[in-house]
Amino acid sequence: MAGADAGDVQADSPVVVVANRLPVDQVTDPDGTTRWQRSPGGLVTALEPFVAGRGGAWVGWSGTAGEAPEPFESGGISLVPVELSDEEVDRYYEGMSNASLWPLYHDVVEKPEYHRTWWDAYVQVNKRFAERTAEVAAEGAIVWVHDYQLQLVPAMLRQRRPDLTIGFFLHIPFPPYELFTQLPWRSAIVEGLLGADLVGFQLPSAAANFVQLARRLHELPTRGATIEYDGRVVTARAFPISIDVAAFDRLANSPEVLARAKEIRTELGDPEKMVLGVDRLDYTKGISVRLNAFQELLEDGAIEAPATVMVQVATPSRERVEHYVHMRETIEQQVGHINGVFGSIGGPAVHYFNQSMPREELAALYRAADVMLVTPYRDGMNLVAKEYVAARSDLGGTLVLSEFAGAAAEFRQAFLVNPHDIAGVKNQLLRALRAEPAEAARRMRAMRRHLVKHDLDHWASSFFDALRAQA
Ligand code: GDG
Repeated sequence: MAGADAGDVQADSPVVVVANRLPVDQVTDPDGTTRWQRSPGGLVTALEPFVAGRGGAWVGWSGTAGEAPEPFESGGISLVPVELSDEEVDRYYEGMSNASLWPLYHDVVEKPEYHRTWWDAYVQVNKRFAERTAEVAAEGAIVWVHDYQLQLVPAMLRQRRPDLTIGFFLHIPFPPYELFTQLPWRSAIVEGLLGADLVGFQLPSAAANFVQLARRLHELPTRGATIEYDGRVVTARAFPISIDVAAFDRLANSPEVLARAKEIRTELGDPEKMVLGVDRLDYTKGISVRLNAFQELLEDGAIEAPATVMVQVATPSRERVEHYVHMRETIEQQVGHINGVFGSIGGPAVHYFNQSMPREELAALYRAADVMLVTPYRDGMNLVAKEYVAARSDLGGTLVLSEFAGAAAEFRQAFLVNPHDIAGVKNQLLRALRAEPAEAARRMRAMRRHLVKHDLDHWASSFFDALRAQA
């Protein structure tokens, strides 16, 4: 099977990454020609050293529906595109992945919809990913499959290629038995994941949820982090993801970013305090929670605008999924209301941006902010919290962080909040705004000490080491 023909790409990759998206985006130049450009995301940076230059391959969707381009080379990695039709993008990606699994895995913050046609497309697309991977992986290769869109791939791949060592990492939370078992196709998903040798999660509690499911739903023998299945041992463990801390630290300390941070404060009208939120516009991120808390503090007179201002960057996301359209309207109304009541000419209380910003601008915002508000109802990790801490080598600024973000397990010195408890969020936001510089610095130093040791490279190497140990 290894060595099968796969277009231009050599069918002998010793390491294969499988993810919904390829790490490139198609861009069109002013003269109308198109080319592929490396995506700015962190995942590719983390995995590059393990994949690039060793004949490694990356299997994924190009981001555009219709015929897939031929495999091609980028930055030392063989990119192997998987085709998705328009209907599959609707059903597998926007439907099953983003309107069924995403809300179910995030504590049902929104009601998941279950449709058999979506599931059928999910099975079909997972099969295509597995087939493509089976074609390009060398004999005995290591394959690392990513995230909730591809949970059936491990078993489908093992069936085709029992010689492979297969790892899987889930970037989002994994729900407890009581929630997960809502899913009409629950057994198929668990069996899909059990095709892996190593199943990685952000938190130990998520790994424990999975082991419990295998035991209760499939009556499999389990012992600590391991499950016996089909004559093999499957390990489920936590590997908390991180960021390239050194790179972010460098970016945030570059003269351009530092100058821009100052300029942002001036453009905001030199407020005494600046509160910041940066998120994909997603209902799991609790953007309304922080707007509510900010609004009530203004109403209570505990803070005043424009002496205290809030900046919220809400990057457009999944704009074709219904829940997202509705949520965007709610948030924009809320911002309009706050500014209507508490703003002045040239001096809004909330500066809201529904646009994607360059990384440098984000770094400057992090550096300019006094308080970073990260208040998801549920979040696998939350890299924004980690980027903020990485950006603050000046030990300035405070972090208000939801207990329900994976990052809260590592950042115990943040001002932790329960996003469902509005009084608690207000309280912690006030404490964070009023923290003495020495206290803020003490908390930031402790978080940075942890972060520096647990960076993206640490995450990727620990996963690969654990996976190789299973080979
Ligand atoms: C999933 C899980 C887990 C945001 N706006 C802009 C922008 N961003 C960047 C941030 C950060 C990333 O996007 C968002 O990462 P998060 O971790 O916060 O959230 P998800 O996208 O939901 O990611 C999550 C993650 O996977 C990794 O495993 O932590 O829990 O849900 O890096 O900086 N970047 C730029 N412009 C923007 O406007 N350049």
